[in-house]
Amino acid sequence: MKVASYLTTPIYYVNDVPHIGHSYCTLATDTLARFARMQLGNNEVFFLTGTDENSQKTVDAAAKAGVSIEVYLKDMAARWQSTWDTIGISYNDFIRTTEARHVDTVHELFQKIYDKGDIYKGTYKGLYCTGCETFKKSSDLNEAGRCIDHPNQDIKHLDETNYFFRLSAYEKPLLEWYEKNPDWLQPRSKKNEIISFIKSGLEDVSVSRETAEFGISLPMDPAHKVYVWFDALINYYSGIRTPEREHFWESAFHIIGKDITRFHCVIWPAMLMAAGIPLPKGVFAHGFFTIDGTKMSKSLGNVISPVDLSVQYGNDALRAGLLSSFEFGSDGDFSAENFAEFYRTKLAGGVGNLFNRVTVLITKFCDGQVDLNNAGLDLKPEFEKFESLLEQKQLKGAYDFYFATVDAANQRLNETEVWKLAKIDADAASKIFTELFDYLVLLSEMAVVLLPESAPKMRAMIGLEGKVGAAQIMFDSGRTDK
Ligand code: ME8
Repeated sequence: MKVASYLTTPIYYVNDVPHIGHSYCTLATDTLARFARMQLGNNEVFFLTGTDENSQKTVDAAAKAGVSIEVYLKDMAARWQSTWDTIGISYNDFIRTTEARHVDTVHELFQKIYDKGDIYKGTYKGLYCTGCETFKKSSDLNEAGRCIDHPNQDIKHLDETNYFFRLSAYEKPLLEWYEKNPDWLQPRSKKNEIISFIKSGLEDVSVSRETAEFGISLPMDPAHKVYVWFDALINYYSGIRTPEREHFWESAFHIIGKDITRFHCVIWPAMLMAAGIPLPKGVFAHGFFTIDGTKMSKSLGNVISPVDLSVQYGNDALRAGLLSSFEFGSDGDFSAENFAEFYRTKLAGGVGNLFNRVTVLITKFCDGQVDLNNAGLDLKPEFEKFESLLEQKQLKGAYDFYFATVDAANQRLNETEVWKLAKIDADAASKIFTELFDYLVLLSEMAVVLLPESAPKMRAMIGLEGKVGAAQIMFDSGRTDK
């Protein structure tokens, strides 16, 4: 069997520009994709991201901007894609849900499920929040009768003919699936939540909108549009429908935020079961973070742009700072102050300083040549530890381990006072230099995944066959103490 890895991020709504919450999810997926490439090779990894465009939010935002929907979408999709390019995301493809390849796949799946009898026509009478693009029950609303997440938007009262997906029929198959595949949804706490939700009883869900102004028309009834979530989830399948990509499907793994777990872990697997398509290999739902203890929101003015952080500190700082702030899978907090401190101590003062000191000392005392005949350090177990942390998707753990390794190397340097030793015992110093060099090699290897823009600079400083190369500027861009 061919080994492969297909990783996806959610496709983001285009009515907003990317903020560091979206970047967190995309950077986490990027890290796992880079790790998969390290283990399986570039050709066996496929990383998909993109934009969710067939939404009422699009119509409203284009009207507000005073441009046509097409112009608005083109501009916004380009902004999302260029943000990912700017911050160094290694996606293999960027999918837009207005593309023909996606529309065709949605039509195909919708028709398949309809033909099977699991989509039927009915009437939907109830509430709808455009902010969430979700049908609501009155028990989902706050005391003022508004959506908890979008209290500034009016709840719509719908009374329209809709097509329904027979989700209720999948209660048992879903529970059996979770029983047989206990690790399919991680972390475990999220899985327990989903299982209780399924056990509380599943109702059929509306999967079309009669009054939607924009979206994908139903193949059997073009006056109706496919409900945006039913359409959006299918992107993961649309993205690999070419002969050279098809084999990736069985290794599909979705990284999502916890806010969209029910869509991905109840509706999506049921849709796939109904369409007769094998389920993806798994889903990981990460937590949400606040900014200085407060929810990130435009009205509070605390939204942070990933591009601003990247311009000030560099891309590696952005990814390391975000991914090491709190456990992947838990909620957390991010503060600009802690980030600046992290940059100063762990990156500039830790990694950058270690590479500089060690290579400068080797240049000064050994004419730049490390003696590779010395025994050195066996750091293979350290590398295995790093691999095992990433296999378990412990992203913060992997960064913590990286910085602990930097500390261990710095400690070896300081304890041995090799710059003094070199003047009195060249042989003893030579052995220490080899050990320190081994640490740099290990750090540069782990950096391919964790600090990918610095990794080539580290390799350039390490040089070839023990002959160290020229100094490189690392973690110097955002320093306030320059
Ligand atoms: O939900 N902390 O798109 P979206 C961590 N289009 N992650 C955050 C975050 C925060 N404060 N804020 C946002 C949609 N996110 C749908 C998805 S997929 C078929 C369709 C991240 O633009 C988190 O990963 O609202 C969340 O799931 C995603 O942004 C939602 O992005």
